[in-house]
Amino acid sequence: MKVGLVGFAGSGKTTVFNTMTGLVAPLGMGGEVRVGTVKVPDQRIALLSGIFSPKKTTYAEISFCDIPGEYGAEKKGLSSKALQQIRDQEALCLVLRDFVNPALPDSPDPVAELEAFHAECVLADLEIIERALQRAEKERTDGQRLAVFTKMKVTLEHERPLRSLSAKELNRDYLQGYVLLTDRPLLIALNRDEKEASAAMPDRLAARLQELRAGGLVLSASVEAEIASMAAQDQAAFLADLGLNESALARFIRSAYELLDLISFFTVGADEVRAWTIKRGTKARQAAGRIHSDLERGFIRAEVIPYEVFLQYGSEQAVKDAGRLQIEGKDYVVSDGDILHIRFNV
Ligand SMILES: Nc1nc2c(ncn2[C@@H]2O[C@H](COP(=O)(O)OP(=O)(O)O)[C@@H](O)[C@H]2O)c(=O)[nH]1
Ligand SMILES: [Mg+2]
Repeated sequence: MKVGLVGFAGSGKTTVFNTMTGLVAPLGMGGEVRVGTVKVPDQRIALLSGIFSPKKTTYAEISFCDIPGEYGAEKKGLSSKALQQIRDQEALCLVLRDFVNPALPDSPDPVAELEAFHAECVLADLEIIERALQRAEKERTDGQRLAVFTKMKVTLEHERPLRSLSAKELNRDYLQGYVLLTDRPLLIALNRDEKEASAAMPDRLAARLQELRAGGLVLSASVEAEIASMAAQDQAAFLADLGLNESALARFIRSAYELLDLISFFTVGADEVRAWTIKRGTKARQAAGRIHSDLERGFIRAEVIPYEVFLQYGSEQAVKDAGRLQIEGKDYVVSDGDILHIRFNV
Protein backbone atom coordinates (compact mmCIF):
# COMPACT_ATOMS: atom_id res chain seq x y z
CA MET A 1 0.00 0.00 0.00
CA LYS A 2 1.24 3.47 -0.84
CA VAL A 3 0.32 6.35 1.44
CA GLY A 4 1.12 9.98 0.66
CA LEU A 5 1.60 12.35 3.59
CA VAL A 6 0.19 15.74 2.72
CA GLY A 7 -0.59 18.97 4.54
CA PHE A 8 0.64 22.46 5.17
CA ALA A 9 4.28 23.21 5.84
CA GLY A 10 5.05 22.96 9.54
CA SER A 11 2.19 20.57 10.34
CA GLY A 12 4.60 17.76 11.13
CA LYS A 13 4.55 15.63 7.98
CA THR A 14 8.23 14.85 8.03
CA THR A 15 8.03 14.09 11.75
CA VAL A 16 5.15 11.68 11.06
CA PHE A 17 7.18 10.20 8.21
CA ASN A 18 10.13 9.62 10.55
CA THR A 19 7.83 8.08 13.15
CA MET A 20 6.32 5.65 10.71
CA THR A 21 9.46 4.64 8.85
CA GLY A 22 12.08 4.92 11.59
CA LEU A 23 14.12 7.10 9.23
CA VAL A 24 15.61 10.45 10.19
CA ALA A 25 14.72 12.93 7.47
CA PRO A 26 15.52 16.54 8.41
CA LEU A 27 12.63 18.65 9.77
CA GLY A 28 11.72 22.21 8.94
CA MET A 29 10.08 24.12 6.13
CA GLY A 30 10.28 22.90 2.57
CA GLY A 31 12.23 19.70 2.18
CA GLU A 32 12.25 17.07 -0.51
CA VAL A 33 9.93 14.27 -1.48
CA ARG A 34 10.97 11.14 0.39
CA VAL A 35 9.80 7.55 0.36
CA GLY A 36 10.18 5.00 3.14
CA THR A 37 8.80 1.50 3.46
CA VAL A 38 7.73 -0.38 6.58
CA LYS A 39 6.60 -3.91 7.28
CA VAL A 40 3.06 -4.26 8.53
CA PRO A 41 3.49 -5.92 11.92
CA ASP A 42 1.35 -9.05 12.14
CA GLN A 43 1.59 -11.47 15.05
CA ARG A 44 -0.03 -14.15 12.94
CA ILE A 45 2.83 -14.09 10.44
CA ALA A 46 5.35 -14.15 13.25
CA LEU A 47 3.67 -17.22 14.71
CA LEU A 48 3.29 -19.04 11.37
CA SER A 49 6.92 -18.32 10.60
CA GLY A 50 7.87 -19.85 13.95
CA ILE A 51 5.97 -23.03 13.06
CA PHE A 52 7.10 -23.47 9.44
CA SER A 53 10.66 -22.11 9.83
CA PRO A 54 10.59 -21.02 6.19
CA LYS A 55 13.62 -19.80 4.22
CA LYS A 56 11.85 -16.49 3.89
CA THR A 57 9.20 -14.60 5.84
CA THR A 58 7.44 -11.79 4.03
CA TYR A 59 5.23 -9.25 5.73
CA ALA A 60 2.85 -6.93 3.95
CA GLU A 61 4.37 -3.49 3.35
CA ILE A 62 3.28 0.11 3.46
CA SER A 63 5.29 2.78 1.74
CA PHE A 64 5.04 6.34 2.98
CA CYS A 65 5.76 9.29 0.74
CA ASP A 66 6.54 12.59 2.48
CA ILE A 67 5.14 15.25 0.17
CA PRO A 68 6.25 18.79 1.14
CA GLY A 69 3.46 21.33 1.51
CA GLU A 70 3.49 25.09 1.40
CA TYR A 71 2.59 27.77 3.82
CA GLY A 72 1.85 31.39 3.17
CA ALA A 73 -0.72 34.08 2.63
CA GLU A 74 -2.69 31.82 0.29
CA LYS A 75 -2.41 28.88 2.68
CA LYS A 76 -1.84 26.47 -0.13
CA GLY A 77 -1.28 22.95 1.09
CA LEU A 78 -0.57 21.48 -2.29
CA SER A 79 2.11 22.74 -4.64
CA SER A 80 1.96 21.62 -8.25
CA LYS A 81 4.92 19.39 -7.45
CA ALA A 82 2.89 17.83 -4.66
CA LEU A 83 -0.03 17.23 -6.99
CA GLN A 84 2.23 15.23 -9.26
CA GLN A 85 3.40 13.07 -6.38
CA ILE A 86 -0.14 12.33 -5.31
CA ARG A 87 -0.83 10.62 -8.62
CA ASP A 88 0.93 7.46 -7.38
CA GLN A 89 -0.58 7.24 -3.92
CA GLU A 90 -3.38 4.83 -3.04
CA ALA A 91 -4.39 6.83 0.01
CA LEU A 92 -3.65 10.26 1.41
CA CYS A 93 -2.87 11.06 4.99
CA LEU A 94 -3.48 14.71 5.79
CA VAL A 95 -1.41 15.86 8.75
CA LEU A 96 -3.12 18.66 10.68
CA ARG A 97 -1.19 20.84 13.09
CA ASP A 98 -2.60 20.98 16.60
CA PHE A 99 0.50 22.22 18.42
CA VAL A 100 2.32 25.53 18.67
CA ASN A 101 5.02 25.68 16.04
CA PRO A 102 7.43 28.51 16.96
CA ALA A 103 8.40 28.86 13.31
CA LEU A 104 4.85 29.85 12.34
CA PRO A 105 3.04 33.09 13.20
CA ASP A 106 -0.44 31.78 13.93
CA SER A 107 -1.82 29.46 16.57
CA PRO A 108 -2.97 25.99 15.58
CA ASP A 109 -6.38 25.62 13.93
CA PRO A 110 -6.72 22.07 12.61
CA VAL A 111 -10.33 22.48 11.50
CA ALA A 112 -9.41 25.50 9.37
CA GLU A 113 -6.50 23.56 7.88
CA LEU A 114 -8.79 20.68 7.02
CA GLU A 115 -11.31 23.00 5.37
CA ALA A 116 -8.59 24.79 3.41
CA PHE A 117 -7.20 21.49 2.19
CA HIS A 118 -10.60 20.14 1.29
CA ALA A 119 -11.55 23.32 -0.59
CA GLU A 120 -8.31 23.13 -2.53
CA CYS A 121 -8.90 19.50 -3.50
CA VAL A 122 -12.49 20.24 -4.55
CA LEU A 123 -11.29 23.07 -6.79
CA ALA A 124 -8.56 20.96 -8.37
CA ASP A 125 -11.05 18.16 -9.12
CA LEU A 126 -13.67 20.55 -10.40
CA GLU A 127 -11.20 21.97 -12.89
CA ILE A 128 -10.47 18.49 -14.24
CA ILE A 129 -14.12 17.50 -14.40
CA GLU A 130 -15.20 20.69 -16.12
CA ARG A 131 -12.57 20.23 -18.77
CA ALA A 132 -13.57 16.61 -19.27
CA LEU A 133 -17.22 17.63 -19.55
CA GLN A 134 -16.49 20.27 -22.16
CA ARG A 135 -14.56 17.73 -24.20
CA ALA A 136 -17.29 15.13 -23.83
CA GLU A 137 -19.92 17.61 -24.97
CA LYS A 138 -17.88 18.68 -27.96
CA GLU A 139 -17.23 15.10 -29.00
CA ARG A 140 -20.84 14.14 -28.36
CA THR A 141 -19.74 11.22 -26.22
CA ASP A 142 -22.24 8.67 -25.05
CA GLY A 143 -24.88 9.76 -22.60
CA GLN A 144 -23.61 7.59 -19.79
CA ARG A 145 -20.23 9.24 -19.80
CA LEU A 146 -21.86 12.65 -19.74
CA ALA A 147 -24.08 11.58 -16.85
CA VAL A 148 -21.09 10.36 -14.83
CA PHE A 149 -19.18 13.59 -15.26
CA THR A 150 -22.23 15.73 -14.61
CA LYS A 151 -22.88 13.82 -11.38
CA MET A 152 -19.32 14.50 -10.28
CA LYS A 153 -19.58 18.17 -11.14
CA VAL A 154 -22.74 18.62 -9.11
CA THR A 155 -21.22 16.75 -6.16
CA LEU A 156 -18.13 18.96 -6.17
CA GLU A 157 -20.18 22.12 -6.61
CA HIS A 158 -21.88 21.18 -3.35
CA GLU A 159 -18.39 20.91 -1.86
CA ARG A 160 -18.81 17.22 -1.29
CA PRO A 161 -15.90 14.86 -1.95
CA LEU A 162 -16.21 12.31 -4.75
CA ARG A 163 -15.36 9.57 -2.30
CA SER A 164 -18.76 10.15 -0.72
CA LEU A 165 -20.38 8.66 -3.83
CA SER A 166 -20.90 4.92 -3.68
CA ALA A 167 -19.92 2.60 -6.53
CA LYS A 168 -23.62 2.39 -7.38
CA GLU A 169 -23.96 6.16 -7.62
CA LEU A 170 -20.76 6.63 -9.58
CA ASN A 171 -19.40 4.28 -12.20
CA ARG A 172 -15.67 4.75 -11.74
CA ASP A 173 -14.81 2.86 -14.91
CA TYR A 174 -14.99 6.24 -16.60
CA LEU A 175 -12.43 7.77 -14.26
CA GLN A 176 -9.39 5.78 -15.27
CA GLY A 177 -6.51 8.07 -16.12
CA TYR A 178 -7.85 10.97 -14.07
CA VAL A 179 -6.15 12.03 -10.84
CA LEU A 180 -9.00 13.11 -8.61
CA LEU A 181 -8.00 14.16 -5.13
CA THR A 182 -11.37 13.97 -3.42
CA ASP A 183 -11.82 10.41 -4.67
CA ARG A 184 -8.73 9.17 -2.83
CA PRO A 185 -9.24 7.52 0.53
CA LEU A 186 -8.29 10.11 3.14
CA LEU A 187 -6.93 9.57 6.62
CA ILE A 188 -6.53 12.51 8.96
CA ALA A 189 -3.64 12.54 11.43
CA LEU A 190 -4.33 15.14 14.10
CA ASN A 191 -0.80 15.99 15.22
CA ARG A 192 -0.79 17.19 18.79
CA ASP A 193 1.32 18.40 21.55
CA GLU A 194 2.77 15.66 23.75
CA LYS A 195 0.47 16.57 26.66
CA GLU A 196 -2.65 15.82 24.65
CA ALA A 197 -1.38 12.75 22.86
CA SER A 198 -3.92 10.38 24.41
CA ALA A 199 -6.98 12.68 24.34
CA ALA A 200 -9.75 11.81 21.90
CA MET A 201 -10.42 13.59 18.63
CA PRO A 202 -12.64 16.66 19.27
CA ASP A 203 -16.31 16.03 18.40
CA ARG A 204 -16.48 18.81 15.86
CA LEU A 205 -13.56 17.44 13.90
CA ALA A 206 -14.81 13.86 14.18
CA ALA A 207 -18.21 14.89 12.79
CA ARG A 208 -16.60 16.70 9.89
CA LEU A 209 -14.46 13.67 9.09
CA GLN A 210 -17.58 11.58 8.86
CA GLU A 211 -19.10 14.00 6.39
CA LEU A 212 -15.94 13.87 4.32
CA ARG A 213 -15.84 10.05 4.59
CA ALA A 214 -12.34 10.30 6.01
CA GLY A 215 -10.72 8.20 8.71
CA GLY A 216 -8.87 9.78 11.60
CA LEU A 217 -6.34 9.26 14.31
CA VAL A 218 -4.69 11.39 16.97
CA LEU A 219 -0.96 11.31 17.57
CA SER A 220 1.93 13.38 18.82
CA ALA A 221 4.44 12.90 16.06
CA SER A 222 7.47 14.45 17.70
CA VAL A 223 7.14 12.21 20.75
CA GLU A 224 6.40 9.14 18.69
CA ALA A 225 9.42 9.84 16.49
CA GLU A 226 11.51 9.89 19.63
CA ILE A 227 9.99 6.60 20.78
CA ALA A 228 10.56 5.04 17.37
CA SER A 229 14.27 5.68 17.76
CA MET A 230 14.45 3.87 21.12
CA ALA A 231 15.29 0.25 21.82
CA ALA A 232 12.23 -2.00 21.51
CA GLN A 233 12.12 -2.91 25.21
CA ASP A 234 11.97 0.78 26.26
CA GLN A 235 9.22 1.73 23.82
CA ALA A 236 6.31 0.13 25.68
CA ALA A 237 7.17 1.94 28.92
CA PHE A 238 7.30 5.33 27.18
CA LEU A 239 4.00 4.74 25.42
CA ALA A 240 2.41 3.79 28.75
CA ASP A 241 3.75 7.03 30.26
CA LEU A 242 1.81 8.93 27.61
CA GLY A 243 -1.35 6.97 28.34
CA LEU A 244 -1.07 5.00 25.10
CA ASN A 245 -0.88 1.27 24.67
CA GLU A 246 0.07 1.13 21.03
CA SER A 247 2.51 2.98 18.81
CA ALA A 248 1.22 5.48 16.26
CA LEU A 249 2.43 3.15 13.50
CA ALA A 250 0.28 0.28 14.77
CA ARG A 251 -2.75 2.56 15.11
CA PHE A 252 -2.09 4.13 11.75
CA ILE A 253 -1.94 0.77 10.01
CA ARG A 254 -5.16 -0.39 11.62
CA SER A 255 -6.96 2.83 10.62
CA ALA A 256 -5.61 2.61 7.08
CA TYR A 257 -6.68 -1.03 6.65
CA GLU A 258 -10.13 -0.15 7.98
CA LEU A 259 -10.43 2.90 5.76
CA LEU A 260 -9.36 1.05 2.64
CA ASP A 261 -11.31 -2.04 3.68
CA LEU A 262 -8.23 -4.25 3.43
CA ILE A 263 -7.63 -7.69 4.87
CA SER A 264 -4.74 -10.15 4.78
CA PHE A 265 -4.51 -13.74 3.69
CA PHE A 266 -1.48 -15.97 4.11
CA THR A 267 0.48 -18.53 2.18
CA VAL A 268 2.67 -20.95 4.11
CA GLY A 269 5.34 -23.53 3.40
CA ALA A 270 8.97 -24.44 3.85
CA ASP A 271 10.07 -21.84 1.30
CA GLU A 272 8.06 -18.86 2.40
CA VAL A 273 5.48 -17.69 4.89
CA ARG A 274 3.87 -14.61 3.48
CA ALA A 275 1.09 -12.08 4.04
CA TRP A 276 -0.92 -10.75 1.11
CA THR A 277 -3.13 -7.68 1.25
CA ILE A 278 -6.47 -7.67 -0.57
CA LYS A 279 -9.75 -5.76 -0.51
CA ARG A 280 -12.42 -7.29 1.67
CA GLY A 281 -14.84 -9.19 -0.56
CA THR A 282 -12.14 -10.42 -2.97
CA LYS A 283 -12.91 -13.87 -4.34
CA ALA A 284 -10.51 -16.82 -4.28
CA ARG A 285 -9.63 -16.62 -7.96
CA GLN A 286 -8.68 -12.92 -7.86
CA ALA A 287 -6.81 -13.45 -4.60
CA ALA A 288 -4.83 -16.21 -6.33
CA GLY A 289 -3.95 -13.66 -9.01
CA ARG A 290 -2.21 -11.54 -6.38
CA ILE A 291 0.27 -14.38 -5.90
CA HIS A 292 0.80 -15.05 -9.59
CA SER A 293 -1.22 -14.51 -12.75
CA ASP A 294 -0.84 -18.25 -13.59
CA LEU A 295 -2.70 -19.11 -10.41
CA GLU A 296 -5.62 -16.94 -11.49
CA ARG A 297 -5.63 -18.19 -15.07
CA GLY A 298 -5.36 -21.88 -14.23
CA PHE A 299 -7.31 -21.73 -10.96
CA ILE A 300 -8.85 -25.08 -10.00
CA ARG A 301 -9.66 -24.70 -6.31
CA ALA A 302 -8.50 -23.16 -3.09
CA GLU A 303 -7.70 -25.17 -0.01
CA VAL A 304 -8.48 -22.93 2.92
CA ILE A 305 -7.57 -23.08 6.59
CA PRO A 306 -8.77 -20.13 8.66
CA TYR A 307 -5.95 -18.93 10.91
CA GLU A 308 -7.89 -19.77 14.10
CA VAL A 309 -8.49 -23.31 12.92
CA PHE A 310 -4.81 -23.73 12.13
CA LEU A 311 -3.94 -22.51 15.62
CA GLN A 312 -6.37 -24.96 17.16
CA TYR A 313 -4.78 -28.00 15.42
CA GLY A 314 -1.21 -26.82 15.08
CA SER A 315 -0.37 -28.28 11.67
CA GLU A 316 -1.86 -28.64 8.20
CA GLN A 317 -1.92 -32.43 8.53
CA ALA A 318 -3.83 -32.28 11.81
CA VAL A 319 -6.36 -29.91 10.23
CA LYS A 320 -6.85 -32.35 7.33
CA ASP A 321 -7.12 -35.35 9.66
CA ALA A 322 -9.84 -33.55 11.58
CA GLY A 323 -11.72 -32.92 8.33
CA ARG A 324 -11.44 -29.17 8.79
CA LEU A 325 -9.67 -28.34 5.50
CA GLN A 326 -12.08 -26.28 3.39
CA ILE A 327 -12.14 -26.98 -0.34
CA GLU A 328 -13.43 -23.84 -2.04
CA GLY A 329 -14.20 -22.77 -5.60
CA LYS A 330 -13.33 -19.58 -7.49
CA ASP A 331 -16.20 -17.58 -6.01
CA TYR A 332 -15.28 -18.23 -2.38
CA VAL A 333 -14.93 -14.87 -0.61
CA VAL A 334 -11.58 -14.83 1.16
CA SER A 335 -11.66 -13.95 4.89
CA ASP A 336 -9.08 -12.09 6.93
CA GLY A 337 -6.53 -14.62 8.18
CA ASP A 338 -7.28 -17.38 5.67
CA ILE A 339 -4.33 -19.61 4.89
CA LEU A 340 -4.67 -20.40 1.21
CA HIS A 341 -3.24 -23.12 -0.92
CA ILE A 342 -4.19 -22.67 -4.57
CA ARG A 343 -4.49 -25.68 -6.84
CA PHE A 344 -4.03 -24.69 -10.44
CA ASN A 345 -3.22 -26.00 -13.87
CA VAL A 346 -1.79 -24.02 -16.79
N1 LIG B 1 5.13 20.03 19.95
C1 LIG B 1 5.13 19.33 18.81
N2 LIG B 1 5.94 19.70 17.81
C2 LIG B 1 5.93 18.97 16.67
C3 LIG B 1 5.08 17.86 16.52
N3 LIG B 1 5.27 17.34 15.28
C4 LIG B 1 6.20 18.13 14.68
N4 LIG B 1 6.60 19.12 15.52
C5 LIG B 1 7.60 20.16 15.23
O1 LIG B 1 7.11 20.98 14.20
C6 LIG B 1 8.18 21.40 13.34
C7 LIG B 1 7.84 21.08 11.90
O2 LIG B 1 7.79 19.70 11.73
P1 LIG B 1 8.03 19.00 10.31
O3 LIG B 1 7.81 17.54 10.49
O4 LIG B 1 9.29 19.42 9.69
O5 LIG B 1 6.80 19.62 9.47
P2 LIG B 1 6.49 19.51 7.90
O6 LIG B 1 6.83 20.82 7.31
O7 LIG B 1 5.01 19.27 7.83
O8 LIG B 1 7.27 18.37 7.34
C8 LIG B 1 9.42 20.70 13.85
O9 LIG B 1 10.13 21.60 14.65
C9 LIG B 1 8.87 19.56 14.69
O10 LIG B 1 9.77 19.21 15.72
C10 LIG B 1 4.24 17.46 17.62
O11 LIG B 1 3.51 16.48 17.57
N5 LIG B 1 4.30 18.25 18.74
MG1 LIG C 1 8.72 18.32 5.82
